[in-house]
Amino acid sequence: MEPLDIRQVEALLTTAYVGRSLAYHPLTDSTNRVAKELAGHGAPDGTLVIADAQSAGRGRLGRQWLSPPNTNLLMSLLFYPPLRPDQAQRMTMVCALAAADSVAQVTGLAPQLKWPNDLLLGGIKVGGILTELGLRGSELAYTVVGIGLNVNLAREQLPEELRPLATSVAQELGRPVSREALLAAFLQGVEVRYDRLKAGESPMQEWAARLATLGQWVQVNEAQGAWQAEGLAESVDEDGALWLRLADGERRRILAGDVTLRKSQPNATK
Ligand code: BT5
Repeated sequence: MEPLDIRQVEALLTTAYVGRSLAYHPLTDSTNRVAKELAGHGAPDGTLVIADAQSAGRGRLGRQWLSPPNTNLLMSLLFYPPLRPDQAQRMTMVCALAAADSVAQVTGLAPQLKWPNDLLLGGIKVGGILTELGLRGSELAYTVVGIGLNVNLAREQLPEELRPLATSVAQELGRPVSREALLAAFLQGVEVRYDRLKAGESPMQEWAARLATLGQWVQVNEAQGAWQAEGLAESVDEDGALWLRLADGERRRILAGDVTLRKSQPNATK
């Protein structure tokens, strides 16, 4: 696999500012860490950090993100959105929608989203998002949205235990895909939605409509591992929280956690 062709990306790019400030690394520890460091140096809104390999790619809750070199998209976008900290998940929504659309646009495949931060193809994880916040006092100073998208990965390149849980765009399509074209389409989609957000529009309705999770009977493990339950994934709200209807009828709001779709849906939602 060839390294990312940054010149080609720049030639394809149609954005005004998203991705125009671009830091490419053949190898770094984590693009999210680099983007946070750049935030401290006043890097512009929409700065893109992109790597062909990461030595310490991060998932949520201390988990790892794995990717063979020169194969996938590993990137972080730095934003200074006009949002409160509790609204910062809207940037996750913006990027998740743009990522799903870029895959659809370039390949014709139809990715779905899974609460809170997964991209799925054929029901299997093809990408994940890790959003991190920087605070100034009680205000949101910046948001870093890290995206790992499996583009040309063959499942055999992952450790055995991950193979049943992961797929890639190429795997689903049956042929390799231009990472440069996907990236340019993604950045364009981000800019359109970020501009709308800055104009006061929330991406929540569009995000909710794309969530495979809603209307499903799911098992939820809350982020701190303190709570686990099954219920109907009823809705999401403007902050990206999931509202779960438990078997006894109680509603719970879950801000962060992991969701597993249950095959059987007990008839006990009322
Ligand atoms: C995520 O976490 O899905 C967020 C992943 C974000 C990665 C990007 S890469 C660029 C940027 N820089 C970073 O350092 N991170 C971001 P989570 O929901 O916690 O899922 C992590 C879990 O997904 C792992 O524990 C594995 O089970 C699984 N996993 C790891 N690598 C994978 C891959 N390539 N494809 C599918 N699943 C994977």
